[in-house]
Amino acid sequence: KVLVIGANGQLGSELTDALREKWGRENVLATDIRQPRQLAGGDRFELLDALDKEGLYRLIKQEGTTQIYHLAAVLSATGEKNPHFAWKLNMESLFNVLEAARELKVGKTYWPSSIAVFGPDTPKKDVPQYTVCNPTTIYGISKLAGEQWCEYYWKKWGVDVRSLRYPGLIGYKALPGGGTTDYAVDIYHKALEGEDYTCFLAKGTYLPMMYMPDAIQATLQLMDAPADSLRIRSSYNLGALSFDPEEIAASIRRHLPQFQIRYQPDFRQQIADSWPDSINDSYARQDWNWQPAYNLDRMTQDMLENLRVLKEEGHFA
Ligand code: VAH
Repeated sequence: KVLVIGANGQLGSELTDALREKWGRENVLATDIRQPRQLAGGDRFELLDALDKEGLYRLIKQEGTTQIYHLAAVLSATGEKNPHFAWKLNMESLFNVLEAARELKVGKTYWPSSIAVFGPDTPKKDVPQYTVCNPTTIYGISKLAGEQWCEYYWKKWGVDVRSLRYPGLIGYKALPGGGTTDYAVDIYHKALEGEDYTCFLAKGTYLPMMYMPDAIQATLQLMDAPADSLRIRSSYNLGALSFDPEEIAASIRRHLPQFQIRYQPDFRQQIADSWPDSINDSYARQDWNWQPAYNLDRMTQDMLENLRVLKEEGHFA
């Protein structure tokens, strides 16, 4: 029995579908703070505020939950506009989940971290699993603190909580919500509308990125791995792609030759500049056979194909 918290988000909307596929619709309970726009027949959903500890315990007891995926968070850019709330939501919801896993003996727990745990003095290229982490966003600070709490619950109480430091995730099922890397999602929507794209990051801003199908695959592989095969209980580095706005624009132009990009960096440039360009994920490759499947051009082809269909169906209207 799987419980997903934050199931309507950019990651949640895709991971929940994959979990229904893997475990059966009837065994996955999706929750979020508001009703989803669409719910396919047989999909189960309940309202749950990630800060509502009593509600969480009630659902776990009534469901007999054996796995929790806690995906609710305030991301980097939004977090900088409201840092105290971002800390409260990101940390208190994690404490609720870790305590529930400990007290109600939930088998496995998943909680995403991010390359946002790295800071300006982290090496920029091929960032190792163990390195300097001085994040400059509240989002990054909360993810770094959360990683340490996950490791603590594992070491002190044997709570089997697992985590991945996702790069910027790019997917087509949900509109992005307040991330610094989300220019790489917006750009595809604008290109398909035949519009030029005004990018809020400057040319030459390289960031670690990953296509959503790769992120989903990595998550399922990590959660299926034997507990004693995992050397990392804070959060695994995870890498796939690294590109700047100019390179993704060129990749799009191979399909839509008229597409143009212009640059108008805003406050998110400072956040992006504090993050590295590329990640070393050798621990993930060795411990649970991680291997990304998408390069930039394959991602662009797949994104444009799927977005075209969804737009025709009025998915984002
Ligand atoms: C953000 N998409 O931009 C998220 C992610 C690596 C970045 O954590 O905040």
